[in-house]
Amino acid sequence: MSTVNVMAREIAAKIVFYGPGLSGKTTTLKRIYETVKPSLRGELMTLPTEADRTLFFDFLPVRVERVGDYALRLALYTVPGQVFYNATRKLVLQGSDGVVFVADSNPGAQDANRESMANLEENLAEQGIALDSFPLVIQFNKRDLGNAVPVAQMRALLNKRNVPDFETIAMSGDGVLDAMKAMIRLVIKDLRARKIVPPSKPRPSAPTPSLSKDSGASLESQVQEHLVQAPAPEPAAPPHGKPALGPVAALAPAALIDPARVAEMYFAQGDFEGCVRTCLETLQRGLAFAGESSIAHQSFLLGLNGRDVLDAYTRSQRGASNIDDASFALFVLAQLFVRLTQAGLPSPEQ
Ligand SMILES: Nc1nc2c(ncn2[C@@H]2O[C@H](COP(=O)(O)OP(=O)(O)OP(=O)(O)O)[C@@H](O)[C@H]2O)c(=O)[nH]1
Ligand SMILES: [Mg+2]
Repeated sequence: MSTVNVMAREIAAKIVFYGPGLSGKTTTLKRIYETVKPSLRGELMTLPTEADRTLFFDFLPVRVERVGDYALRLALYTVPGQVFYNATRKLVLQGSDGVVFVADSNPGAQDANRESMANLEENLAEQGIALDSFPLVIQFNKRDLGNAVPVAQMRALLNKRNVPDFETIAMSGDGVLDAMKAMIRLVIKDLRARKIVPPSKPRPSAPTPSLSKDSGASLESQVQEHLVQAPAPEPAAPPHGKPALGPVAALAPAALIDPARVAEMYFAQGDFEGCVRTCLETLQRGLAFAGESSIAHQSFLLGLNGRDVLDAYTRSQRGASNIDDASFALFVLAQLFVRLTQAGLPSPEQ
């Protein structure tokens, strides 16, 4: 769910890479990570099993500078494609602003593609969202395969809505940024339609740092162009009168939504120390739902990655937290929220 921080003049949007197992979602995110200038990205966090399959999700924060007079922050997530991880997919999907569907061009993967698209539609519908009116782009991935299914055939199977689609090779990065740019344009259009994006004033003299390798058509200059050309929107108003949740707060159990929101607010304001401090306090409160014992034991009981929890603490103790530390602390907090939900904690009486 997008958040707008008027004080910090920032918009944050959540984009999810969806699709069947092994279609190339994590690979796509890695290519985006490599393409974005280091100063504009956070740490790429992946959480694979030993076989490199995504267990919870991968996460990459990216900053697109200068969208009108606002900064755009993107939180990019991948879901685990394997069929039995649907509970995690639903959680990751919560509060998303757009989906990039990564389809596999392998002939043997067409049933899985179709089922995954149906699964996306179903999971969004459960959240009261119709896929027909939701920002969606499709990557037909693995186009390098000698026996890749013809695009027309994949389009007939997966793109009845006629959304923007792209032939991609995530392995080499071909087409990946084009799909991403289309996604960002759709998300911004949608935020404008929902009157979430506040008015923007073009600043002709503002620098336009490059996100993509081809400096002529950088990601943010295209985004900026889109914003400048669009009609001036109404003043910002949260959708449906409710304050918007960020990507981590959207995963939080009710009791921890507020502190998670505060942590995200600190992050958006660039107060990374405040963000890390709040994340660790929230982590401690969340771990306590597993019963009174050591942090290590609580983490073990919840099935949390102990090394990540330890890293979050070690990083906070080093002091002078930076954007990577803050992103990591938010990531660990998101892991905790997913685990708490899976464990059914806190129970209603807590
Ligand atoms: N030939 C080819 N292989 C690819 C391409 N993209 C990804 N792969 C390979 O496909 C396999 C799965 O890629 P991942 O990115 O891990 O797939 P995923 O969609 O994240 O899979 P899950 O996390 O299990 O849902 C890996 O061996 C990749 O190297 C591509 O464009 N072409
Ligand atoms: Mg993956």
